[in-house]
Amino acid sequence: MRLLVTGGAGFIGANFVQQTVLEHPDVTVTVLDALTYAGNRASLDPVAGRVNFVHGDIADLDLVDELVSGVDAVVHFAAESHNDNSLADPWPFVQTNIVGTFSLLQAVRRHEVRFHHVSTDEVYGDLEPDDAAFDETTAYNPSSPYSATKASSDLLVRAWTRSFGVRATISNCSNNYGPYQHVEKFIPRQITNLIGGVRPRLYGAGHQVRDWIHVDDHNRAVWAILERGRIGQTYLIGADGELDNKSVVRMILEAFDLDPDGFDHVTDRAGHDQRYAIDATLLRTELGWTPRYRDFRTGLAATIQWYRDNEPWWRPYKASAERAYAAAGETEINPVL
Ligand code: NAD
Ligand code: TDX
Repeated sequence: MRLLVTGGAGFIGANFVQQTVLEHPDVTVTVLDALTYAGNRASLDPVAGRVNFVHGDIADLDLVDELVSGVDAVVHFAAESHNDNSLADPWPFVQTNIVGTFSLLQAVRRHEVRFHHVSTDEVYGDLEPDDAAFDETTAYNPSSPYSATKASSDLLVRAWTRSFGVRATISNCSNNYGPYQHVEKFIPRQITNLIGGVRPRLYGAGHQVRDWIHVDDHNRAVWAILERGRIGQTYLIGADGELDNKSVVRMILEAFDLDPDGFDHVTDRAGHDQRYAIDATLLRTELGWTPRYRDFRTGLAATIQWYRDNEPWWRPYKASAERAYAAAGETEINPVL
């Protein structure tokens, strides 16, 4: 199989490419990535010489058409992915997540190429503490510019499937953790703060809940859907990993042998989604997928070790990520607990 992977120099895409080279050696991989602030060529160093890398934009219709004409399937990870950035400047989210997905859909339609669209549980909005988890029938209700543009891209995929017969599947996954995640994101930000002797930063009171899944489990689910998923079907991906943010920060501090209360509360995110939770019954029963990482503390410890061992990978990005938070007005607060 010849596979085009968009966003393959980003967090989940790079882990996907590494997993594919290891576990599917018969697959020829081409990566298309614009190397935005979130892309890092070094994330593909372990597979150097075993994948083709094209530096380009998914919204470039001619380039995308040419690349898609030479493959059997596309796995589409490329996106602007950070909620906080979408609040500061939504435009790149509209351009890449909506226009970029449109460009890919036009090419897979023209060349009749199989398409898998990687999306997020955030398209469903958020849940109250006692609500049932999201499933494939949950209505779309996005909250942030990021999640609204991802929801828009999902709807484009559904329309191209129904109207033009594009052979597409969609997956909506919960929060990923693992190696190669940008230091702007919650878990790597706190780990790299602590490596530098800086206290973790918890938004508001830290009661928001996220449903954590290891990136390798997400990517094995993507492979299961690519190989055995039903065309036109949406699959939710999650590993029953619900935790509130405060508990995660305390676990990270404990893993560093530090006082679990040694963090600061900072300005809360505008419109902050309260809770995400995934019901992955369809993926488990229909495709036989199960997560390999069942213990969050173990996966977290391995992730912390990875950031300790790979400081040259993340260090160049740390100061600019922290500058962006400062520029957005992040300050220490006393939340109502
Ligand atoms: P990321 O921000 O780490 O990586 C995104 C990659 O896309 C980068 O390499 C970037 O250079 C590239 N890119 C951005 N704009 C581009 C463009 N116009 N053309 C080509 N390449 C471009 O993101 P991630 O966390 O790896 O997320 C990957 C996908 O998974 C996204 O679609 C995201 O919505 C989805 N997702 C992420 C999570 C999560 O927890 N991180 C959870 C569910 C779904
Ligand atoms: O410093 C922080 N302190 C903090 O308390 C940061 C950066 C975040 N947070 C909170 C906000 C969220 O409740 O932690 C939680 C996780 O934050 P992010 O890592 O920014 O992730 P989230 O907004 O939940 O979105 C992630 O999961 C779904 C990905 O970034 C998205 O791409 C994906 O779609």
